[in-house]
Amino acid sequence: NILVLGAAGQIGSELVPYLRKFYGSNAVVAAYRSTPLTTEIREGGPCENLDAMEADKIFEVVKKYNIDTIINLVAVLSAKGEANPVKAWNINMGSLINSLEIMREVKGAVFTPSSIGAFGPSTPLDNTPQDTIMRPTTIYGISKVAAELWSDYYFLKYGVDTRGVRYPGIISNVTLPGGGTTDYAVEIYYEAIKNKHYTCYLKPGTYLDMMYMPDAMRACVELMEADPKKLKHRNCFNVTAMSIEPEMIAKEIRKHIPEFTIDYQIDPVRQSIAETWPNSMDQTAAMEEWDWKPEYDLPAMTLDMLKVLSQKLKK
Ligand code: VAH
Repeated sequence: NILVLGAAGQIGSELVPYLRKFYGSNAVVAAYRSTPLTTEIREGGPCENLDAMEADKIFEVVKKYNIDTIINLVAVLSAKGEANPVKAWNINMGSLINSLEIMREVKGAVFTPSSIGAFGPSTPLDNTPQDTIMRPTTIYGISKVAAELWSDYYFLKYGVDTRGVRYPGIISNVTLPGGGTTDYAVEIYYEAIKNKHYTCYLKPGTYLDMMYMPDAMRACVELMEADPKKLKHRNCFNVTAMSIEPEMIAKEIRKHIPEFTIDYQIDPVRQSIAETWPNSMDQTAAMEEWDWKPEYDLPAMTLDMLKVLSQKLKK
């Protein structure tokens, strides 16, 4: 059975129902601390209120539900982490190390998302290689590189089946991201529906890798289901679906909302973070080792986002 830590977050809110469809409602336990779960998750299967920093509480839940896989989505994101680096490090690493240690005990598996945030300004930013220089300049990125190394270590030393992908910015329409640098790419769709206008905190021309949530969730399951003998990498597969910047999203939105306008009020903190991240990643390793292939491009994502949000925001 699967325990999802951080089930109330941007990814968890959609990944839990997705996993329950795939593995069965009672096979996926949603764990949350203070942010409430969505109704769909609360009513759709087992839930547990716990703090991912408390190893003994997690262990109790692992025993109670016979958990053999932890999907650890707990993280303080890039921009928020810069406001309190020590707290971000403690939370991001504490939840991971608890997950690794407990799955070592039960000889289980751990999926932890890494991120484009794991790269830094000395990394080649165009067609960023799978194996390259990793000197991130945010504590979020430092914690993600450390998470990749800890996860590799627990696989090599203890045989824990650790796997993970480097997610790009993820765009979704159920739960807003909190404190990320890529959040603009989510906000712009909400504002397009509500106000036909968006004031963007990143400069035009700031390219970042992005992915629609359906692709992000499928990447998690397809990697977890992949034949381990084919995996040369394990905890850090570059995966992406598009390399975009604010004007490209605005142009795509205008195909549906012609009067949509965008202007800019730059947030220097998030602009400086974004400029240290790749413009576009090379994802050959994921394609070769577990047949990864994205499905949503910018037009398809925009069509779906505006359709879902115009329903959701009507109420
Ligand atoms: C952030 N959305 O912006 C997260 C993610 C790749 C970006 O890590 O911090």
